[in-house]
Amino acid sequence: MTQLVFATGNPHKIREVREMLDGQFEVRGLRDIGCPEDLPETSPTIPGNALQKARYVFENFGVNCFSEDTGLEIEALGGEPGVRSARYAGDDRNPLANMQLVLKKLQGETNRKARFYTVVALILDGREHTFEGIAEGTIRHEPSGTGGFGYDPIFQPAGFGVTFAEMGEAEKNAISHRGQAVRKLIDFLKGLSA
Ligand code: ITT
Repeated sequence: MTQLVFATGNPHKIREVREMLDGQFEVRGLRDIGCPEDLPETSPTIPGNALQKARYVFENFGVNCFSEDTGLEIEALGGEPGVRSARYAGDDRNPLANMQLVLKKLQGETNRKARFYTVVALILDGREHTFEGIAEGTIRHEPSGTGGFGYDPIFQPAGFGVTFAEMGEAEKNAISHRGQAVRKLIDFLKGLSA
């Protein structure tokens, strides 16, 4: 089975993506190649950060790999937290504090529109490819659900009455930003071997 390194330090992302690639590609983590899990991400954009993480691993470890960067973009906050999603409330990357800060900033706000934006960056034999995914939705007034990770308990995808954190993993993957981008990645990889 073709092996691919997923250049991420986030175990939740690995779990979600393994669920999708299972049986088709063997997904290895950074630990498997002895790479530190805190990858550089200093770009001001989501695509820039995705490419930066993949390039770091390709250049330092010489393996084909993909990475992804995701941001929650809230319309009433001018696109915040966006590229700062992981560290919105501070450098300790606390998901609860991040959610609380979002809810505080949206107090009294009737426009709750938001979207998750993901870019997957693949480096294959030195060539770079990117794949996008977007999930539209709204921000709830309080968290609900225990599944998923990050901002999932406050994000309700459009057309559904539950948050991502109230969905099963396969159900979230079927419609999520990351699910869309990873399916494009899978189609691309399958096209190469066809
Ligand atoms: P890597 O950079 O190592 O991949 P990370 O956790 O730092 O892992 P990001 O830089 O992409 O990931 O940060 C995005 C943050 O946005 C992440 O920490 C979560 O808080 C949040 N996030 C990403 N995907 C999410 C999802 O599917 N559902 C809810 N929140 C998500």
